[in-house]
Amino acid sequence: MFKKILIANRGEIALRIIRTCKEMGIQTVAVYSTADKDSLPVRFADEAVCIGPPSSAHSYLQIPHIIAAAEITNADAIHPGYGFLSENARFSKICQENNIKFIGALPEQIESMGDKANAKATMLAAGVPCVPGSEGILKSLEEATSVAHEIKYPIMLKATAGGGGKGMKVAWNDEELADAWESTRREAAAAFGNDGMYMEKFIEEPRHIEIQIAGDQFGTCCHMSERDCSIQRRHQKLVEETPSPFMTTALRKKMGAAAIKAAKAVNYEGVGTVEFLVDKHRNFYFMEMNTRIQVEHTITEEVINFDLIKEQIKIAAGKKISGKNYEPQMHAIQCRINAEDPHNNFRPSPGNIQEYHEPGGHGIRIDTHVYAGYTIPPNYDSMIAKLITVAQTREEAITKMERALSEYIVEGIKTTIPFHSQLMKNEKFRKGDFTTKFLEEGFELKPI
Ligand code: MV4
Repeated sequence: MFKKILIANRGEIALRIIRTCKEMGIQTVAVYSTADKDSLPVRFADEAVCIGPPSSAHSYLQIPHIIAAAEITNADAIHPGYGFLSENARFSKICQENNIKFIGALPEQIESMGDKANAKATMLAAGVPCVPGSEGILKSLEEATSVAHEIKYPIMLKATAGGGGKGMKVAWNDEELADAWESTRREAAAAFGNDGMYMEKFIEEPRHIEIQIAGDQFGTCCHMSERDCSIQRRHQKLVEETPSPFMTTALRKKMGAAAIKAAKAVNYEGVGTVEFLVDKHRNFYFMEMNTRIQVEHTITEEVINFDLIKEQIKIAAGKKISGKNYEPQMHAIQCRINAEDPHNNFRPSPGNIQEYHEPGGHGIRIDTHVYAGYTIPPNYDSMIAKLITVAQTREEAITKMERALSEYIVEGIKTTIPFHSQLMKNEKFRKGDFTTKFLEEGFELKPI
């Protein structure tokens, strides 16, 4: 087992990783920017190293600073958390070259899953269902038009280097395709330095359902229930839950098997997520594979009663897994509490938390790094806490969430708490009747 892990991240996930390391008897090193010098990860880690000024580009994304911190403290592994360097192939490679175990995917795996057209070709070859579309990169508008006629409009053009909703456009006819061809290519070239485009049939009103998987260094894989992440706004997830209200036992079996095929196709080692689009007929299609621990891993932990960070560390250290799949035993929901004003277009609202009171009681979990008196710096992601409820049924988990939100006091800044309170009361949400379009088309936030 590792003796000392450096956590190349900040906020709640840094704290989450430190907690598991303590329970495993592993020493921890926090790295921090000057904006985070008073943070809880710095206080609770065994050692802490400053790696730069507030801006992420000069601190949490500075590979040489992080490697130097690991060398100075003699850390034998680095946990990257999510975001920042967690899916950076170069960082994974540099860790390898410096004999530091990167707790995440191998450089080749990150690279091959990062190129979407390539990822899709790999999955198709492995027998994972994919959306009908072009075979790889389109060479010209003529070829694009011909593929569109074959699969029939509406279609979606996607940048192979895209992700997170950037570099994609829907077209309903030849004329729109011609416009989209030029504009998305230009956008992709500017945003990613890669203008490779591929095409898919546009799936209308899909659900976003992802499967948690784990694979060990010996080729054994398992699936660990799904997460429904359809409640998103501008590609930012706001609420996640497991099981999905749209799931059936038969569909879980099929999607779980497809996710394992996906993992085996890339010899996946570690914990990961296979994202699918699911249409109204319960057809499902591979979308992306994430080679990191995700923000929403918490709800999976609650329904299978399992520490995913501990598993991630053990697999990285060479542990064998049994290969047995996990079924959800409970229902869990997570609301992301962001320092944003939901009544003002979710505008970021950093600043000082003057008063802070957390809800508590049975079936409630809060993953956060904030406390009364803490000042949220303006430099990073606006998520300040994850509020998770766990209960026997979906209805009880929602009721518990309403109760928990009503007790959650955060003064001095605006948060997404009022948004979640209203969503939990929404009839369609309560019925589980929602798709990725729900927040844009089916939900209106009432004024305060
Ligand atoms: C799609 C799609 C419809 N049809 N692909 C958005 C993020 C990127 N990873 C893929 N995305 C989509 N791909 C086809 N062929 C609709 C989306 C999409 C979406 C997917 C999941 C969650 C929210 C979404 C919001 C808008 C569009």
